[in-house]
Amino acid sequence: MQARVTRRAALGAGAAALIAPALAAPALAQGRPARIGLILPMTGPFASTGRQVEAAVRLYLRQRGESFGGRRLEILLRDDTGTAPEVTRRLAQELVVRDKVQALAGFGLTPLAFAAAPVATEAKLPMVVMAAATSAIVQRSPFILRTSFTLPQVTAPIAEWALRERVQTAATLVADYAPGLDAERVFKARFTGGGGRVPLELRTPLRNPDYAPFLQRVRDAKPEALFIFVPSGEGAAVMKQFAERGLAEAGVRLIGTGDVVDDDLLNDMGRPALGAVTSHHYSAAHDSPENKAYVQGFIAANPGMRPNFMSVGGWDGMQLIAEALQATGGGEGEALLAAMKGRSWTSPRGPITIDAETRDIVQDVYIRRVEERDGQLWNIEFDRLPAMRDPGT
Ligand code: VNL
Repeated sequence: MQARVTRRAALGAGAAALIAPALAAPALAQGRPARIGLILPMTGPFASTGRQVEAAVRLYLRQRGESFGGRRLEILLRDDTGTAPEVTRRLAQELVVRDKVQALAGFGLTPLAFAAAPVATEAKLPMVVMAAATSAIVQRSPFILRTSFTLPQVTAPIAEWALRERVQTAATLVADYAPGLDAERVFKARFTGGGGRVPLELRTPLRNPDYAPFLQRVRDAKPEALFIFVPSGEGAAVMKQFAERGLAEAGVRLIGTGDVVDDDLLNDMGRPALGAVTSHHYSAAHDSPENKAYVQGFIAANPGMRPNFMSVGGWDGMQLIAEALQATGGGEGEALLAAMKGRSWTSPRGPITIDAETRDIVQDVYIRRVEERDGQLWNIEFDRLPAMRDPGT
């Protein structure tokens, strides 16, 4: 051991880095940076998700410091363009094999999280899903933990709310891929289970959707409400057609998960968004000291941007990694994973826990209404379902 250390010192930093893997005994992990492979859609149709998560990750490191458990956190950001699972998988493999990361993180959309899951399993590295939200994701690898949300978790409460409001008929409109199918299934089960009727179920393409013909069909069917799930970034386009087809005038109430009234776009949606009622785990208007500090810090660091629910997934993902590094004194692999399970803290969104068994997030879900305050649009929370788990259906 003594000889090795001496040899390493004599070789100088560059050569030492080359032979570092051979010396990677756990005791030596301490001094080395902990590398996080952050895979996000930084370009393409879902670039806003990448931008939001990255902004929160950088804000976390700036505000909380860069070293945890004796190791400096190093972020290796990779753009997977958001639409090509094979690209996400290749990037994950490169980050593991070539860059020797200690954890994978990010994952803007479900198909991309699915694609990377086997890489985490094989490498035995924690994979922190910060954005994607299909229920089944955590089952794809025992190394996956989630700091975002699940579609069933935020869909069930709005179905129950509609029933309490005595809404009797609701059409559904969802993006035609895994999280949309989760939302459609759970909304229908809850709403019809409570005596409601779903006369029309529409699925819109994930790529280049034209919402006009779909919303025209809703207008013709005239349900009392329209339940919507579209991924973050799509809300403004849906809202525009909701207004242009005259659905509000026809008496159709807009309800949904919070994805459609995403804080990233909400202010630009204007009047048509007013009054939309959604359930979600985060609103930039959430009234807590933690959130006030978060929103203020985020806007100061990113002028012109308002943090949305994707950003808090990134913020809390960093908190999870930082706390686990701290708790293990810079641990790696399965030790790091074990330290991530069962953690609780107060997020800008409210109290959260990463369940030790399911590795999924347990969090408060809020019912909110779009209202104007001081000339801006906000999702104002008016009801809360504490400590919700993923309900499955
Ligand atoms: C997903 C779910 C993506 C909810 C989203 O926005 C979203 C997903 C990009 O799991 O693919 O708002």
